[in-house]
Amino acid sequence: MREGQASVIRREDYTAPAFWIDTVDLTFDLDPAKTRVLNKMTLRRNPDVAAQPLRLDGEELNLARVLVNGQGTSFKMDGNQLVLENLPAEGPIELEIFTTCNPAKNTKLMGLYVSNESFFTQCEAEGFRRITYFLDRPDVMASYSVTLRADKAKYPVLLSNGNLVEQGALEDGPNGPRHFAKWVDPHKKPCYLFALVAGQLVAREQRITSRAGREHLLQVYVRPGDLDKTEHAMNSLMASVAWDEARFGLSLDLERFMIVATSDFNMGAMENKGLNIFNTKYVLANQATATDADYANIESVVGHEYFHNWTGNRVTCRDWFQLSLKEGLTVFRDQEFSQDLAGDLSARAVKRIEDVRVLRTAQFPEDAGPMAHPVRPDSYIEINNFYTVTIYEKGAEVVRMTQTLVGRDGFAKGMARYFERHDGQAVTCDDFASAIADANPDSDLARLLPQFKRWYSQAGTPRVQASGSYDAGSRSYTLTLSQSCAPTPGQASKEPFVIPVNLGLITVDGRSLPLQLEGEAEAGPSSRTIVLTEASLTLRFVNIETEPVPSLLRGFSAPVVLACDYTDAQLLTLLAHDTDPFNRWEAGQRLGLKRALHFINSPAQPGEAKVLDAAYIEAMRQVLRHPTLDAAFKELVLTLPAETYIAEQLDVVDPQRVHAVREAMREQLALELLHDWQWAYETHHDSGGYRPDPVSTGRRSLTGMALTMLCLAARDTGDVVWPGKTYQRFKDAGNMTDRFNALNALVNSGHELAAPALERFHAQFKGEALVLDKWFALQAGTCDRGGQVLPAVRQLMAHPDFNLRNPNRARSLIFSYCSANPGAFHRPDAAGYVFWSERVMELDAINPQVAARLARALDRWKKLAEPYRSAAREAIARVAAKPDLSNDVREVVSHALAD
Ligand code: B3K
Ligand code: ZN
Repeated sequence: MREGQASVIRREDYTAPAFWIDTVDLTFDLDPAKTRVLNKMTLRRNPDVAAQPLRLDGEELNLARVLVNGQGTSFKMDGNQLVLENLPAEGPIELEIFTTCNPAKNTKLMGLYVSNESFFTQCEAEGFRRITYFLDRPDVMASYSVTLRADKAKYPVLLSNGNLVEQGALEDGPNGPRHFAKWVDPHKKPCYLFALVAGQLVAREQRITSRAGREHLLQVYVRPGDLDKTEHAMNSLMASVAWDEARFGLSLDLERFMIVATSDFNMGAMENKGLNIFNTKYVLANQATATDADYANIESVVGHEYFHNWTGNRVTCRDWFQLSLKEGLTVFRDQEFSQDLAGDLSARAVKRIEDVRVLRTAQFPEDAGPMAHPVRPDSYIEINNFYTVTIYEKGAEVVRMTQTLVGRDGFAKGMARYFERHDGQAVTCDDFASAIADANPDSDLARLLPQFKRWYSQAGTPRVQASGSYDAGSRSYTLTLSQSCAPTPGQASKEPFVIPVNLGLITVDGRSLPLQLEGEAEAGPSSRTIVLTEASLTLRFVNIETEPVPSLLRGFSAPVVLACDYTDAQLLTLLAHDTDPFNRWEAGQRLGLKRALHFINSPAQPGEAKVLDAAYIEAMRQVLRHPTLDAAFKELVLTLPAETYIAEQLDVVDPQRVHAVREAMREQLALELLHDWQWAYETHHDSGGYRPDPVSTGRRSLTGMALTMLCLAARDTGDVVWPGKTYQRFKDAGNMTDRFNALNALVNSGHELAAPALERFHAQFKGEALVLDKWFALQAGTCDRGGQVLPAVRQLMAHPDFNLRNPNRARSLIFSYCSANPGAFHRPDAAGYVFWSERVMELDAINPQVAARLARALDRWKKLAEPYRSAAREAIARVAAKPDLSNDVREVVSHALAD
């Protein structure tokens, strides 16, 4: 294997490091082709561990010199490790290591690399070893000082973690004047939080005073020319600082906090101490180039990385199996941040629905597929493959359940306890759960802690079956909840989970009933949380005046599949009256899903029979025309369940049939609500001057949906007015959201105006990389009518603006096709899978992390109907047969092929 022998790393094998590193003094002579790194460290033996040689990790480094306490020393190489066997038994050890590396050739974008003639680093999880030899593991925390030396003209800005303590001129080099900057980080940190940046950058700056009265300098660094796109990121950063102080009493612990944007980045952003490095996608925005979704993502990612400063950096992970300790918790925090900023109940619910949609369309399939793993995995081959929706999003749901079980104030107390105990330490998921429970000794969480922790150890999505019956004679309602969880790789059977089920009972005319369980003296509020801990639980509610409709799992109180045989009438009641907006939306989704599944399983063809009945259409009309519901919420209700979500409900999936049926549903909604869509457009299309607030964002999203539906309807009616209006709006729009929505409506309906619109869009934005990404993504993700998408994607690969080495561009074209367009990707002729296998192999030679993500696109191949199933297996086998695959891709494809 290319990276040496792929070995399985197991959580149970964890041992403390044999050495601690106390201080690290790094000096970089930055040169794209040959950067010199002098690493002076002080180490000492860990007295708790038996004496053993020092083994330092390194990768793609040229080693020039090793000195121990100033003297030359013997060393050996064992694979990628530098082994020092004769270190002094006692006292501090001064170790000096001199290496060089080649950042310009670093296409993996891990370690030190060059992007647009500037230097950037990415060290999490194991990139620091590509910069110097080190104990590259998160439980080794050291104090860093860093000196950067470089040509002044090409690299005027030199940044690293912490505080700038010195800067000045150096002797001229062959290319002219050189200079240096020295940075000292006052906080100890694991090496995965190290960062440096050098290049021609400019910054938006903001001085703030915290609640605690301390002054800080906030900076957002970008390339010259992009400063006009940094206001929103800076506002988001200021809001993040204020929120963490207000909600959790956590303040910024640095004089200076920097964000730097780069256009070549493997993921969204990175929380390096005091020097966050971001993908430009999550920094740059102005109304001309960014959509409402971009604005929301920037707010949440800026918040996420900032919140890591406490949850991740001050308290970090003992080992990478504990990744969700920081990621699940920090996602939970960024979700809460966005909800708190959104304000009212409806806007909060919109955010919650969006988050749950991600969980159900991405994490549930992961949990049911070959890469299923617990929130705290037991083993891995390549840790980069475990930055997953399970670790992040399901991990956040687990944290959310702890909050549900101890209450919001109890959770804040638990967080305080967590920092009291663990500030400055590298700890485990157990430590976190214990802190929350210990701070709330009388809570359900404290009572159930060992069982609750099964959420960390057991993979798979639990299924909760609910059934209820009303007895008019005794005026009681009996509700039975039972849970089960399907086997996942390596876990044949599961123990019951602790499942908080928030519920209420409503009458058919929409009243919420007070809840009184048998044995209780009086009725309580109309919503409460029941905790399911056994395989099955039966509840008896008394004094129930009339047969109720149960509203279960309100707010999606646990990451489970809730199976309940609701009648249409019950769902219509919930859709019209539930006080819980999440379940109101959910009722609409269930109505749509029922119809989709019924039709998919019937012999009918979409062209011959209608999928949707009058009652459903009428219910959707009521929502669309509703006098008080928010536009954003309406758009979510009117959006049909995603193809991937529908597919997850089926044992055997014919992706073309799923696509055809969902398209038929969309078309029917477009035609039968024609006047309502027109009304929605006319009444919402002016959202005022551009502001990315929830209300005007909602108006734009409903307007965009209306145009999509009107253009879709025009395909059948031959109408030319609405496509014409859409084109006009595309041309005249005052912001990217409206412009892009109009473009999408034309492209998605396959209208002949799509081609000129796409051409115009490209010409208008040819200098804007992030906008071009949208242009590629739209064409690769569009509705396939007759197999035109794949040839278009192949053609776009040859477009002068396409560049496989740039992860954003690769994702915008290739991932949009393979991972986000099932109707176009799953072709009966297998050409989509052939394309996928070619790209996985091609990308693997450049950037294994990105390749391994793409490799996940066929995770669920075993569920496919023939001929897709065999063709998919063949494509995966073709990738697996390639001899020099990276560990990253090999791990994914071998799991996929395993029995
Ligand atoms: N912690 C980083 C992710 C690093 C991924 C390394 N493969 C971003 C984040 O979650 O904030
Ligand atoms: Zn994170």
